[in-house]
Amino acid sequence: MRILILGGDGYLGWPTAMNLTANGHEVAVVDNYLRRQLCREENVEALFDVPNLHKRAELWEAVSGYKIPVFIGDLNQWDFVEEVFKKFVPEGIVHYAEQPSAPYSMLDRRAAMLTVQNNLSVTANLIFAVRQFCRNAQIVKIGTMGEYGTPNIDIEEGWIDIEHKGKKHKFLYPRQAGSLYHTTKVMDTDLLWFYVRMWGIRVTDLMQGPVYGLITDENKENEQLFPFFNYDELFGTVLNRFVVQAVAGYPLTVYGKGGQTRGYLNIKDTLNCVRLSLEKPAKPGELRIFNQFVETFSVNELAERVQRAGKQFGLSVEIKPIENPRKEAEEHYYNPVHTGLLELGLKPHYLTDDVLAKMLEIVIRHKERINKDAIFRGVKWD
Ligand code: USQ
Repeated sequence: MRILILGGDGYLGWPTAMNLTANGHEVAVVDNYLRRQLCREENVEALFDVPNLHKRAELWEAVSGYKIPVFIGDLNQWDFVEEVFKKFVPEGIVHYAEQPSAPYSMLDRRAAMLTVQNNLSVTANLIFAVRQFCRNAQIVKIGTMGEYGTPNIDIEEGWIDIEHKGKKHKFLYPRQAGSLYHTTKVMDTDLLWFYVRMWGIRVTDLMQGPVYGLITDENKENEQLFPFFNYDELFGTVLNRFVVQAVAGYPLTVYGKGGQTRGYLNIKDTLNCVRLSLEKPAKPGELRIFNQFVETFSVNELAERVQRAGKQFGLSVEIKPIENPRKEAEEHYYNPVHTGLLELGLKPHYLTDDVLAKMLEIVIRHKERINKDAIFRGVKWD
């Protein structure tokens, strides 16, 4: 399948590109280096130096033989979108090209506007490009479990049947996001659903939980091919952060009571979920939604696991709950359905002590690169 990855430079974009080529697909990547630029502006570099996309594509070709064409440009600009879609007419598009951080979206007005404008306009441009250049292509869109928030009822997989005054109808499951970033993902879902109804486009919307890890079957611990590994408050997800904090001797930053529960997945599972969604596509006129995670943990449970795994390396890891800079429920019910991707064939990689040990081992090798000042900044939600 000819697959275009929007946001091919990101934490998930580049590993997805390698994984899809290794599984027989023809892949091109697009990016405008927005994440690199924001990290530089905010002085929060990833733990490893990540070569630019052209360089990564050369490195990957040298080790695997697979070529990945690279398009550098801004998908907010229609001229650029047209150029890319005319040159590489895709059968499938993976859409990661969004400002991906909740704390960044809550930083200030400028960051908020950038998040809203970028995320919505890239999604809209993509929809129009599909209509104009590849009408039958399928879109695989990365949404987030955070679209649902933490309601006091079970979270269904995207949809819910509602009975009202004796009549029934199926609706999108209610969304109530907990940050502006998450809210843009809700709006994306609405945009996609609207055009699925109007134009019959085919979409899979993946409601993903926080991802952790950096090793994939393709990078095989070749550090030049590693994804961005951010551990700062803005762009690092919680488990990656805790692993780096453990190595740095920085007390684990559990926010508030630490009962916040989310659905987690290893980066390897993200790649498999995206590939399975492409290989077993949605039908024309279908918005298919999967909840993309494999197991749930509270923040306290994650901290305890990292503390335990750290002992194997002689690290004495302190857990230090701090005032929560976010506005979120710290104790809540959480029971989301997540059977759809398993039914498509996903074989989960669970969070074991061995997985944590491997992450710790790699981070320990790069301990001198950790900038402790980047770990906590306290971006407040209110
Ligand atoms: N948390 C801490 N301490 C920290 C960092 C986070 O207690 O040092 C807590 C947060 O308050 C939150 C939970 O851990 O309750 C997860 O936080 P996170 O930063 O790992 O995840 P989040 O900001 O929600 O965003 C991440 C990705 C985003 C994705 C989302 C999935 O950055 O792109 O959409 O995970 S979900 O969380 O299910 O909405």
